[in-house]
Amino acid sequence: MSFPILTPKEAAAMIKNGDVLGLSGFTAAGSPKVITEALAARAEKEHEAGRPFKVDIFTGASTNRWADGALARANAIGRRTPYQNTPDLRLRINSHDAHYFDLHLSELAQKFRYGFYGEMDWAILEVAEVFDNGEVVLGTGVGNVPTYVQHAKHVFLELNEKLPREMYGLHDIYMPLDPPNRREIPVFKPSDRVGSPVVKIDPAKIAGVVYSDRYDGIKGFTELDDSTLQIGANVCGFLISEMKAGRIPKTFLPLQSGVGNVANAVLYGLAAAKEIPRFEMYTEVIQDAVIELMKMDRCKFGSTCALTVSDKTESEILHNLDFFRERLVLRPSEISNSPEVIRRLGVIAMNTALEADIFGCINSTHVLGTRMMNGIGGSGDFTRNGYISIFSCPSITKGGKISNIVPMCSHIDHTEHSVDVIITEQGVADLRGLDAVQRAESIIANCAHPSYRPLLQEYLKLGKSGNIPHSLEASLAFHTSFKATGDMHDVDWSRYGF
Ligand code: 0RQ
Repeated sequence: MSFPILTPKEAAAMIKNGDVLGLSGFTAAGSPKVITEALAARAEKEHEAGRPFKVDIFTGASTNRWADGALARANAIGRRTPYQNTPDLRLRINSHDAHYFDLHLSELAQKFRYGFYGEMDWAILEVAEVFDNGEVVLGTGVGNVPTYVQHAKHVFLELNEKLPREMYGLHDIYMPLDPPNRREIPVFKPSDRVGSPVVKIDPAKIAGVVYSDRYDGIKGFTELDDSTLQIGANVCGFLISEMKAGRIPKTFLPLQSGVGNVANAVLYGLAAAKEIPRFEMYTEVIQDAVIELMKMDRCKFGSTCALTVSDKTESEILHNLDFFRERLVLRPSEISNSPEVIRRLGVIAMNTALEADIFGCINSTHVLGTRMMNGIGGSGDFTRNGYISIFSCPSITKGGKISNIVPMCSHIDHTEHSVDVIITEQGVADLRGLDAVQRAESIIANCAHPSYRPLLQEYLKLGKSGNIPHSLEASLAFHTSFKATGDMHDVDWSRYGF
């Protein structure tokens, strides 16, 4: 290999305080592992010596414990976008030690190219293979790599020895032109390949190659409980009834599924739903459940940005690439999450809410309206442009002390204009074609937990007029009651003149 071989420490030593870094990958899948870890150790030393040291981090989505985790613990992250999910970084964001701006994942690459966020010093990429002409085969996640390598002044490569060279052919790297020259993205079905299996990097930019030898470090999911299984069954029941009613074609439509336990349960529900034909996915993350569905031949093909699978499943995929290469394609986020392609293919969007309000708005990001959980991720890209947009969540959380169905969301990521259906373990509220009060009646009757239904029905009577009959005084009473007593059941409408 004609590029310098460096240790992680040597690479980290070349990065300066204030530099802007673009990392490969999307979720923990395909994110760098060893240079960022060494950079965090260096930041700690700099801080001990009384010197400032922070870097800005641009990624595809969340990363891993060796990037966001280690750098956040070292308080070494300045600006951060577009998504994250590690507990340490959450703390830094919520205390404003790290300056996080939450963004639709499809938008970051183009906004970076438009020059909205300044320049980039380093792109750090995990790769499976590097060629002397600067072409690389990426790992299990793509994210915004094509844009970052084009704009970064220098590039580090982490050549991960866990990733076999046979990954060649799994990726489809395509970057659209920018306005006014943009044309259609020529993806007409999930399996269409329209770009290159490699990312092309100017060899003069490659500052060094660092070896690593780690899987992505993703934990398996927690055991599915009865409530989560019931949500999965309700989503599948809804999809079957839509197909029977002729509103989803008999050949079915591509599915997108969000992250987390609920999303995983929905996917396992599809394994049991034999009325649903073999289907394809056009999505941003593929979790363990989809790999199981592929092995059962229920899922025919998956287009994704990342293989966000447990280490066990990652090893299985990497040892059976002949099987999976025919069934998977990994794309950059601006293609996996492209509003144009999502709308063209008729993708059915299935995402998870932290809370939904009775008029159909969704909070996906802010716990009790203030504390950032993970971020909007790709949920908006898919929800706003999906053929049908579904949100699911349990009806209650924290042993029933929190109702996930509230009078008014304490923060809104998705408005009623984008949300077609809300599903909990209680049932399905189909909001299509309903006015605000009809939506509220349906959500309370079908989705709210029985112990909260009377309180929500009373709230609906409290708001006296208007298209959306909120009571501005009482709209956040569920949340203020939880803050005061630790239980949303303790809300007292008499305080608001009811
Ligand atoms: O807390 O961790 O203390 O137990 O929130 O809740 O039920 O385990 O849900 O893992 O499915 O994640 C919305 C966060 C759901 C995720 C969210 C507490 C609850 C628990 C997690 P604990 P669950 P999930 C694709 C698309 C936005 C991004 C997105 C997400 C913890 O799905 O980040 O969709 N979505 N991207 O107890 C207070 C409430 C709560 C609450 C739940 N109302 N109030 N706490 N919790 N509801 C992928 C990408 O974009 C990359």
